[in-house]
Order: sequence, then C-alpha cells, then structure tokens
Amino acid sequence: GVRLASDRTDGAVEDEHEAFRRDLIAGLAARPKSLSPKWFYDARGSQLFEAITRLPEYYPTRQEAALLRRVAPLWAARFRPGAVLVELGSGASEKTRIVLDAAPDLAAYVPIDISPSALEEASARLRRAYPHLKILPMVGDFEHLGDLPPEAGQGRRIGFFPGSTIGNLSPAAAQALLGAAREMLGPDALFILGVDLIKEEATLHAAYDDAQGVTAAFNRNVLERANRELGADFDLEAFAHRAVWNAAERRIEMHLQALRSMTVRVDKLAFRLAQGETIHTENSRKFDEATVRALAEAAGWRMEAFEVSDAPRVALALLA
Ligand code: AVJ
Repeated sequence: GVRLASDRTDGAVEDEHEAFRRDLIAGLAARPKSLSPKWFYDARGSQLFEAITRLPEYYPTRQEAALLRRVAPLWAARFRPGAVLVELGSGASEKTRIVLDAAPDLAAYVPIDISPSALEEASARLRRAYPHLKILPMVGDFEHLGDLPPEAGQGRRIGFFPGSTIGNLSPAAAQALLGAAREMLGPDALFILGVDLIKEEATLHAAYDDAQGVTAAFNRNVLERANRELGADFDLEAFAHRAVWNAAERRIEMHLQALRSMTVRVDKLAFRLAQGETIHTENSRKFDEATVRALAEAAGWRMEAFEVSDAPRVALALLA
C-alpha cells in the first residue's frame, strides 16, 4: 500500500523488488506476454519520462500545462481555505506548481508516487519554493490508496490526477481507482482529472515513437531494470520498441518486440520468446467527453466541467 515517505525502510525496497519479480515472471509466462507500466518508473525511468515530456512530439504535458494555467484560477476558487491537494502519480510535480500558485491558501500537499527518488527530489524543490506549505510525500502505487496521514488536517480534499495517467488502466481498473479516490477523499471532495483525447493516428504515433528514441529507451529501461534488480539476462539489443494504435480499444499500445528467438532467464526460470513475439508494456487509452463523464459517474462522481486545450487536444475534467 501507500505509506509516508519518511516511514520507508529497506524492507520496503525489498518488498518492491519481490513484487517486480513476481509480476515479471507472471507476465513472461502469460500469452501474450505483458508487464505493468508501473515498473517503468525506477530512478532512471522517471528521468527518461521527464525527458519524454520535453520532446517536440510528446504534446500531452505542454498542452495540459497551458490548459491548467487557464482553468486553475477558476477551479481553485472552489477549494476553500485549508484544503489539501492530493496528487496521484506526482512524479516531478511540475504541473502541481500551477495549481499551488492558483490556490495560495492550501494547507497541505500530499504527493503520491511509486518512485521514491522522484518523490524526494520533487518534495525538496517544492519545500524551497513553498516554505509555508505542509508537504507530506507518500511512496506507493496509486491503485492501492490507503488513508491520508492525520497531519494533512481536515480541510476539503482536492484530488489531482493529471497527465492522462488514468489511460494506463483498463476501464474497470480506472473506475475502481476513481471510486477508491472518492472513498479516500470523502464526499465533499473535488477531483481534477487530466485525459488525452482521441485524435489523428499520426499525431498519436509520433508522440509514442519519437525521432530521438527517448520513448524507445524508456520502454527498454524496464528490461534493464530487470537485469539490474533481479539479475535477469535480457539482451537489450535484441528488442525493438513498437508503438501501435489499437483503434478498437482506442489506445496506444507499447510493446518490446523480440528481433530473434531467444531464451531469457529470471532466477532459475527460463522463458522462450519466438522471433517477432512481443512483451506488451503499456496501454495509453485516449478518451472523449462522453467516455470520461460515464467513467466518473460510474465511480460516484459528477462531472462539473470539461475543458479542452488547443490542438493537439487534451482535456481536464472537474469532478465533484
Ligand atoms: C505517464 C502514463 C501518461 O501514457 O502518455 C509516455 C507514459 N508512455 N510515453 C502516457 C508514456 C510513453 C504516459 N503516462
């Protein structure tokens, strides 16, 4: 589950390696082979993701930041003094500043992220920039939300889940997450949700297969991480990065495709890959307004606003 970063022990790191090992073994044994995108975000993967957000082809971060600058002052008027901002998958917390600047009377900020290094660096930077804000970082997987720390206080809770990270989840898992967030944040909460919108395939494809190969390095890093942390023996050169638009499921899929047949070892286990076989590493679902509204309502929220950026278009929804 999610715990305060300050309470993290070496045992937590071991637990995480164990969970990665179990998931990798199950994913390599499955057909088709797959691995959860949450394993992308070790220290190196979090850095590579930050590099992706600055690529010319990767429009979502820039478009969402511009949109957030437009809507945050309007939406922050509803926060009330003493409110608590809770961000799921906070990473480098760069967009957070736009919300913090629009809401100077927030009492606390609770960033939740799976990468301890990204969380520590982001928290240290924010403490310098916002010395009067209580910052309570929590390490963990946003799909297993627990309770907020009592230090957060009793103010109105504002959930913040930008970046279309919800697109990584299946429709059922996305609904479960929004439902769990409503439980955690309480019936009085607000929730700001960022989603990427369906658009021309070429634009989507370029965003997930950039010319400099940063997304390819990000995808391959999960194999490098398995070699580093679990002693696996993936030959990185033997895998190609693939990004494909699945029109029926309305999602970009990332895969690592074996360029030759091979055997990979993890612990004492051996896994065969045929030439051309892929490990499916990520889904990034794309949305339209009706889908977001239906998802929010199924999870017990009401969609109060849906604001769209300039092209390439992304959206921010305000739920209550
Ligand atoms: C952080 C999950 C929103 O799906 O666009 C970026 C991750 N993957 N490039 C996304 C990602 C490939 C990103 N999310």
